[in-house]
Amino acid sequence: MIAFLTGKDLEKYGLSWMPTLMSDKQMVLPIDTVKYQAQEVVGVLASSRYAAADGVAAVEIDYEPLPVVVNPYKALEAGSTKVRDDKDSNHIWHWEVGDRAATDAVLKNSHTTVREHIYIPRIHVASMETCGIVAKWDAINKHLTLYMTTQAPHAIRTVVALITGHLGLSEENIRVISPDIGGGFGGKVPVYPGYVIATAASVVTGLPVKWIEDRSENLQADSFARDYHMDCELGADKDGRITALRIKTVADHGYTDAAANPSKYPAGMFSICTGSYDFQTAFTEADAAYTNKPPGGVAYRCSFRVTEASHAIERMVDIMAHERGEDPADFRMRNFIKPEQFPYKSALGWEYDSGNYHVALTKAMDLIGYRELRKEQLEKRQRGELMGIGISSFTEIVGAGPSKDFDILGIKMFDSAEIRVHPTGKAIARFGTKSQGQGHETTYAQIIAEELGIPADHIKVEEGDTDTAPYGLGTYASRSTPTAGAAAVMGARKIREKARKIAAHLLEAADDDLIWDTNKFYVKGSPDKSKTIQEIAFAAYTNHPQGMEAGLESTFYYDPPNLTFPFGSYICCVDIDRGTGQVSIRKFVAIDDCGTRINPMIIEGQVHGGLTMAFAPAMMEQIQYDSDGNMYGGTFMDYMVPTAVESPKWITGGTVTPSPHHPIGAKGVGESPNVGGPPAFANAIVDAMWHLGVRHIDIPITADKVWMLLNKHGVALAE
Ligand code: MCN
Ligand code: CUM
Repeated sequence: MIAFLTGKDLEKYGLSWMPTLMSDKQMVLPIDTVKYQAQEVVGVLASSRYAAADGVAAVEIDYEPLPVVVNPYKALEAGSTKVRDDKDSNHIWHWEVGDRAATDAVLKNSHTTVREHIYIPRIHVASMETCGIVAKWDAINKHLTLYMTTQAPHAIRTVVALITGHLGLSEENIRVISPDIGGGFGGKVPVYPGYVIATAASVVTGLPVKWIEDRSENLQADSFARDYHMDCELGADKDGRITALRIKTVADHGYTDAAANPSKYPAGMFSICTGSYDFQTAFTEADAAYTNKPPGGVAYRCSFRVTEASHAIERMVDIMAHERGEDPADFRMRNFIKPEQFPYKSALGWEYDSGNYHVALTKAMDLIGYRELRKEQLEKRQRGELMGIGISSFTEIVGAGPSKDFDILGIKMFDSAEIRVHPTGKAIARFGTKSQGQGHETTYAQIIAEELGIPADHIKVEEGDTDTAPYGLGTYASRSTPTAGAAAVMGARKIREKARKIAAHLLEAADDDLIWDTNKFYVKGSPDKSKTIQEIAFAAYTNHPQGMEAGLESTFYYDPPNLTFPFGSYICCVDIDRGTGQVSIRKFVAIDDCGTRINPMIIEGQVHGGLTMAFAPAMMEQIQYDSDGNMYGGTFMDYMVPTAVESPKWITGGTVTPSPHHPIGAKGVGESPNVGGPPAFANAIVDAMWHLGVRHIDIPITADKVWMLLNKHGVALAE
């Protein structure tokens, strides 16, 4: 054992609390009260994992039970137990967008209205590897190196510099390295106490210090996603045209707002909740509450609360279609934003760049054989069998910036690429984003290869080292392709323009007389007079024009003019066993549109993984607490992550509607499948049971929930 570190020790350095990304604050180590079960209480430093475990076992803490508040509605009531002594109440913020009065009026006068309370419980990403860090303080050079599992290395470096400045640490002496981190999925965006404790311990002891979570610590104490309680109301006229939407949300944030949203958007991009439909009128508001639970964030492949928004609208549209006795596909087709309406200004303020929703849904319906399945469903129903079909036609919103509206802790959201072409025509490219398994090494190289004609396997892609990579905001919210991917294009084009000048010099021609073709410039009218990019690269270091800077490289910071709006149509077909309540996914078809596709195989991989991460919270995953704030479970015995055995087979396809503002028309895709996926499952299961009187089931839709409903409606088979 080397040392014990307490909140009191950290207080001396002003580090017992730290800022969260939403400008709230979070305990690093407590001094006399803890806020939730499983909160970190003391740091034990030892020279081996075993000694550290013994040290932990030797720690004795006298806990005195205090009143807690676990339910966010209760937390918001006057006189409720206060979670935070430093705050006046448990109400964190109120946020609203849209026209409240007009929405109320339109809903009141609508021919049909449907209402539903929809809850999306807490879930946890459970990436392959947990979070960890090796902090190494070099006292002689006053230099700090942090090898850590972060999706946003540069932002971390700046934050460390800002909060430790008073201790003499300076940004040029801080190096953050994020190597292969074993998956991120949003869970590795926040800063956790373990990182800070390890760093402080290294500074105090002068030794390199490693912290790595075990699985239970990861499940119980890291940032959680969702926990949105939504009251939704949707109206339609007598012809089945949507009139207005209202959603009122209570957001459970645990004891601190540690969400990783852009500052201006406390509920993230939730106002995309009008989805793929042409609304004239809408209003949404949210109130966030403190409760005695771990920090609630947005971390689960979410695009900043878009999963919640998409679940709400896709469930509501389905309920409306059923209420009207109409086929949900027909109802959607009538109400989709039409292709000629793009760029489309939504009632809640977004400008959708491009879309073609009818085509995507038609393609999905053809692929699954929708009309035949409906026929089969009717026949089965007559035999007393339960079969359901669910559609989700979602719209995503990804690619933050634009920096005029988007920042994290004041740092503007743009992204970067730095490309260097070496004399022999090979290249290295570095980015401000950080792949966690999305394959940036492959796709960024492909983008540059396409623009410069250098073979992709001659291009080395690097990310995640703040000493070498250009400044960027990291990888989350499917922003890499819309931002850093665009920077790669623009940077490569800058290089091509310089290459043109060098080629003109070599070919003794005017710049304007040169034509670019795949990987070379040739002289207009004489295609045999040409210089390849490799010849040009060599000349950039050996024979460049007098007066021109040597070298062939560029740095580009790309600030997107708008977000990108990928979309898709998913259809799920289920059978339900009346004996057990077991739902089997018979078929699942996913049509995704992410604009221009850079690498279809990587997109397919993203979609397969994402659909599995949609299936998980729809059918299995959930973090629950009892009324005293005790977490049920906290291990993989209780938190049900699907394996290959449970996961359905995915049938995927796509359409291509390029983004008009991205330099190659690409939109993000990394989160589309799990943003759009969950309501497809829920809609299918409710569809199977609507005729029994079932209107809505909150996810996860487990067999016991289904069986209870079957039993309630008198159709469960009992042996
Ligand atoms: N791509 C493409 N053509 C497009 C769009 C994307 O070929 N039109 C490729 C990209 O070049 C990239 C990949 O698809 O290689 C994903 O790109 P993008 O949609 O831009 O998303 P990001 O790279 O920003 O990844 C973030 C996204 C998020 S936010 C989560 S959460 C998530 C996800 O990616 N976490 C993942 N997918 C993950 N996949 C793995 N293996 N591990 C994670 O932690
Ligand atoms: Cu919100 S999970 Mo991803 O944006 O890292």
